[in-house]
Amino acid sequence: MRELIFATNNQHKADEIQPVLRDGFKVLTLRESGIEIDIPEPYDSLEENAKTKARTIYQMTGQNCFSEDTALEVNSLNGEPGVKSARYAGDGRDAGANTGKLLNKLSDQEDRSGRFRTVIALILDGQEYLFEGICEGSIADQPRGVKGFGYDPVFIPRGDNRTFAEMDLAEKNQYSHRAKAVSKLVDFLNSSYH
Ligand code: ITT
Repeated sequence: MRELIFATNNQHKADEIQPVLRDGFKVLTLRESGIEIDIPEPYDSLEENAKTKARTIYQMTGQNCFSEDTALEVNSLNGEPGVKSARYAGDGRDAGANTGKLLNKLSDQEDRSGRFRTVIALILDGQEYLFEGICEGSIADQPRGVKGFGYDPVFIPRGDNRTFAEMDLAEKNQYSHRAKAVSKLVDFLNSSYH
């Protein structure tokens, strides 16, 4: 079994990628690896933040690992919440407060389009690789649904009229930024990691 550490403290992310990775890989979260660390994400780019998270864990463990950083980018807000998505409404990382702030800022905007963007950084045998996944969509007028996490209750992917929080995981994964990035990761691992 090919083992990889997923450098995240976000259990929702781990749950989402599991079905996409399916068989063949054993993915351990930080908790499952016995690692307790909150890795800072100090940079203005998803790429740099993802690389930092993966490098930190690689330096600690010497094991193959990957991390991901995700942002919601809204066009009429010049890409906000962007890399600061987790702390948009403050250090409490409160999803309800973050979505509330976003809806407030959009209240007088006609253009509600935006995207989720995920960047995965993989370190395999000491080499770094990046994979990107994008999901275009728009921001709902108010939160709908109780599934998922983070901004899911206000994000409607292009091609549907439900928010991510109104979808089962398998349905979200048909559209999602994270599933797209993970499927590129899987293709790469299948061709190079035996
Ligand atoms: P890590 O341990 O992996 O860093 P995190 O929760 O800090 O976990 P991010 O910095 O990537 O993760 O999260 C950015 C923000 O975007 C955060 O508020 C999430 O709730 C939100 N987010 C990320 N992916 C999302 C998704 O698929 N749907 C809705 N919101 C999402």
